[in-house]
Amino acid sequence: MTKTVIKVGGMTCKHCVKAVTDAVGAVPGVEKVKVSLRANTATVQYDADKTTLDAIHAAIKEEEYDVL
Ligand SMILES: [Cu+2]
Repeated sequence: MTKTVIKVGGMTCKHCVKAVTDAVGAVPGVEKVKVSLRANTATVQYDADKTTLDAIHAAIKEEEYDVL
């Protein structure tokens, strides 16, 4: 299992946290995601055999948030 902390830009409220959490959580291979509004981060645990960091970044960008 790979764990990474992604800096996310553009989150302003709980709705944003939920949008990012749901988007990242829906990526096949992602096991766990914890989004912090205060730190502007998404801490993601994923199976590197099933997904890539690029795919996770893409899911965040699809929701119109920035990967910093
Ligand atoms: Cu929001």
